[in-house]
Parts: sequence; C-alpha cells; structure tokens
Amino acid sequence: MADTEKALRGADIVARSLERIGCEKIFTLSGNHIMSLFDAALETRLELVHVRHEGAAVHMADAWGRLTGKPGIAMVTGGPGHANAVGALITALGMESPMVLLSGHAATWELGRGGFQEVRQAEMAAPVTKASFTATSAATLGRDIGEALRIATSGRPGPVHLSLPSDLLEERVESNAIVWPDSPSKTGVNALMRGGSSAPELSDAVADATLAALAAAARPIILAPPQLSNVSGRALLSRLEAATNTPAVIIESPRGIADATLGAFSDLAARADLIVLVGKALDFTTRWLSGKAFDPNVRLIAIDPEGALLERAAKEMDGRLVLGALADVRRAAEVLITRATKARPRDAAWLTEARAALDNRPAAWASVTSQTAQRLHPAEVFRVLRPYVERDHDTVLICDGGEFAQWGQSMLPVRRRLINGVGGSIGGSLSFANAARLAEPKAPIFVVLGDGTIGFHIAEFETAVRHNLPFVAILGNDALWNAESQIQLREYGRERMHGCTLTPARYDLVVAAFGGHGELVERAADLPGAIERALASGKPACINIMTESIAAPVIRLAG
Ligand SMILES: Cc1ncc(C[n+]2csc(CCOP(=O)(O)OP(=O)(O)O)c2C)c(N)n1
Ligand SMILES: [Mg+2]
Repeated sequence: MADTEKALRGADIVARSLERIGCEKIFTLSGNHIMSLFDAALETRLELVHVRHEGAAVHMADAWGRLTGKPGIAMVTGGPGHANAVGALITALGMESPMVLLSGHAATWELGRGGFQEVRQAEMAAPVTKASFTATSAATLGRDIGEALRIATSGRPGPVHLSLPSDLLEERVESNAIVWPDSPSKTGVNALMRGGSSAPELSDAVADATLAALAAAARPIILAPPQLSNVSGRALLSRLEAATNTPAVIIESPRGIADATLGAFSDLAARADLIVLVGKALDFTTRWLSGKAFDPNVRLIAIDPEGALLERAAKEMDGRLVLGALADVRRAAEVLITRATKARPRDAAWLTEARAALDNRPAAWASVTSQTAQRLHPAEVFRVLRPYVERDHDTVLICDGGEFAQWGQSMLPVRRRLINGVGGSIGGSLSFANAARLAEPKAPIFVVLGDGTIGFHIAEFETAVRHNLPFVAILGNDALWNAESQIQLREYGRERMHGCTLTPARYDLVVAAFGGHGELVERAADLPGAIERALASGKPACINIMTESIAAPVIRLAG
C-alpha cells in the first residue's frame, strides 16, 4: 500500500493547493460531486462555512474578495447547485470582485451519456465570469486552481469558474506527477478569457499627456471603477484627486451617475468638458457620455486593462476619445500621482465646486417625517441610524438594492461599504454581512435592505446563527416591491399598478425563530432602543421597520 499512501486524491490536491495559495475559508453547500472535497478539507487548515443556497456561497466569496482583496472561494455541487450559483456571479462580475467558483461536475466517463446532473457547466458560467473552464486531468488540478486564482486577481479583477469532474477528484496521483499551483504553466488553461491579464504600466509620456489635458480642461472629472471601492482604493483615489485638483468619483451603483450617494453629481457631469476613465468601463452607468446628461462636446481619455474596452470607448466617442491607454488601474493611478507632483497644479475652484455638489443633500431631509401612522419615512430611519454607523471608524455598511436602501446609501457616510453594485441584482446583502463578519470579527456591521429583498436569502440568518456571525439588518418593510412599483406609477399610471404588493410580514419573528434577535418598529421614537437592543444581543439581528413607500432619492442642484 506504500504507493497509495504516497499518492494523493485529486480532492486532496485541490484542498492543499488552496491552502498553499493562502486561502482560509471556503463558502460552500454540500452535494454528491464535492463530498470528496469536504473530506479532503479535514486534512488542511481550510475552514468550510456552509450556507443555505449556492447563491449565498457566491455572494460570500464576492464580499470576501472585495473586503480582503484576496480571492474568495465558493464551492458548490454540480448541475443544479452550479446553476443556483451562476446568478450570483453577475454581482461579483459587476463589482470586479476577485473570486473563484469551484463546482463539482459529473464524472468524465459519464459525459454525453446522460450522467447524473450532467450539464455544460463551463458554458453556463462563461457569460458571467472572466474565465470558465473544466479540469481535464487529476494531476493538473493544482495548476488549474492556481490559474483560476491568478486570473481572478489580475487585470480587471472578477469571478472565475472551474468545474471539477467527480472522478478526477477521486483519482489518486503519484506525488511526483502532481503539478502544483506554483509550477510554471507552459500552455495555460483552455479557458474563455476576458478582463485582461496582467496589464502594462502606464508610461510617463501617457501620464504626462493625461495630466496636460486635465490642466487644460475647464471642468474635468475622473471616473473610477468598482474595484477601487474598498478602503485602499478610496485612499488611492483621494490622493489622485488631491494631486490633480480634479474630482475623482467611483461609479459603482446601477443608478450610475444619478446615484444619490454622489449627491448632485449628475448636474456636475453635465458640465464636464473632459472625462478621464481610470479603469471605469464606458457603459450604461456612465450613459456612454451621451444624451441630455452630457455636453455634446465632452472629450474622453480612457485608461483600462482591457483592450476591448478601449476599442468600445473609441467607437462610442466617435472622434472625441483623445487618448486611450492599456494599463493596470492601480498602478496607473500611482503613476499619475507621481507625475502630477512634477506638473503645475490646476486651480482648485472647480474641485471645490464639485465637492460641494457631491456633498449636497436636500435640507428637507433633516426634518421630513412620515405622513402615515405607524410607518416611518426612510429619512427618519437613517437620521436615527447615522450616529450608530459613525460611532466606529471601521463600521461596515452593506446596502442592497431597492428604494429604501438607496436612502441609506445616500444618508450614511462610511469609509467601508458594500453595495449590490452595477450588476443591479437584489438579495446578496445578508451573505455579504456574514462574510464581512468573518473578515472583520470586531467592526460594527449594518445591513440596509427592503422587505422584498430579504425573502431571497432570509435563511442566511440561520447560517449567521450557526456560525455565530452577529450583524444588524435594518429592514424597510413597506409591504411592496417599491422600486418596480415606482416604475409602474411613473410609466403606466396609478390604476395600472399590479403584481408588486407583499404582506407586512413579521420578518423579525422569522429571524428570532432562527435563533437571532428580532425587533418590530412602527414609530421613530422606538428605533434607537431597538438598535441598542439589537447591538447588545450579540446575535444576528433584524429590525423590521414599517416604512412608507417612498421613491429613491434624486438630488439636483437648486435652480
Ligand atoms: C435578482 C433581481 N430580481 C429582481 C430585481 C428587480 N428589482 C429591483 S429593486 C426591486 C424591489 C425591491 O423591493 P424591496 O426589497 O421591498 O425594496 P423597496 O424598493 O420596496 O424599498 C426589484 C424587484 C433585481 N434588481 N434583481
Ligand atoms: Mg419594499
């Protein structure tokens, strides 16, 4: 049996490869195809955090990637488990989050013969990942893991999918035949790739040309991508803003330039004569710099790790792209900062004006109250919550989609925030909170979400209780899918609103039944006490707040 002892199962190669690369946790849900991996994890320091829906595992890996900068790992079973996971990848892709989805897969000998849960998984995940591929041999599983993690973190970060056929995971490989992750790869994996791999340095000449264009412009704006929406990214962007005296803004919301987090930014953008994209895609969030929202003569400079996005910018701008450069985003920002210190700074007047617009919040928000008995206006909720959020410099604020959460996003200033992002999907926030608590054992964590949204992954409160992951969910319960209801009201009229109502359900009692802490709030005066008790409970908590159905805030400059 000496040979068998020396030989490792494919599953052991996968687990040890993840450990070698520095992964600590795997967000997972069990299934036939991956039980060998659960078994293999016992021989490593890898911790399995198991959840109640495969989408939640992906959302956790996504949040882990965004918060720690290290790729999050989700592991699910094949076929339906994989299919459940795929939808959540859209959020990770939109937020440029480094993560890897490992999916169990029908055995290679079953393929094409109607194998158990046989599905063309790599093809299924390809449109919503940077790269998507299936392992083809047990000996090279380690190299595949290494490649998946490398692709997820290089260029524009993003999710990568790797399917692992169950027979390869069971197969034993002699130790001298194993190709570990750090082994040089001659051929690379046969994966569909996008997003750019390691992008080049921004040259001094291009940096200087960009800075000269910024200096010559009257009202320039720098737009930055979601990948910079963490603490280090925001710090980098602040330095770039200060070095160039040019407003530098991350566009990470599906509301794009109209995101109320950005105050009256859309009024500012309308007056810009030069936009510099530092890794920000020219997409729907920027409205392609066309239409009523922009000056028809606005010019563009695009710096991006992806050639395809530079080509898109050239096509969209039709002659108004003055410069395009292929470069790594963070290093490009650093080069611009270094070169800017050698250039003559712009006058600060435009930046001062821009910052005032970004900080603009309507004065009425300070006093608006509910017009409905036993319901709170969203602004009342967030006026009360704000001091709790601001009490700790390290607070993590998590905002889901929907109208209520938009109020939270815009009224709660924080350094550390996770939002649903440009993918525009609702439902990820409870899983984000669980991952945030694992990454941050001490920081206060608040989640803001609506009553429709909480239904997607409410069982993640059970995950939170089981893994002892306390956080406070601020639930705006208006018994309505309000965001969609607002569209009906606007587009089709009050008499044609249908298919969007919910019941004012007692989600607080559901959470309590899972072993968490629940509070029901119907009056603003009761909210501080509920928040205090939720925090003091030390449990995953849900404050079910009955709210008015108010449209998301839109902020415009007066006049
Ligand atoms: C996965 C997914 N399904 C559906 C939608 C469409 N959608 C966006 S917001 C929203 C309503 C959210 O309702 P709720 O959570 O109650 O928040 P509210 O708008 O009522 O404050 C819906 C259905 C979406 N963005 N993502
Ligand atoms: Mg609602």
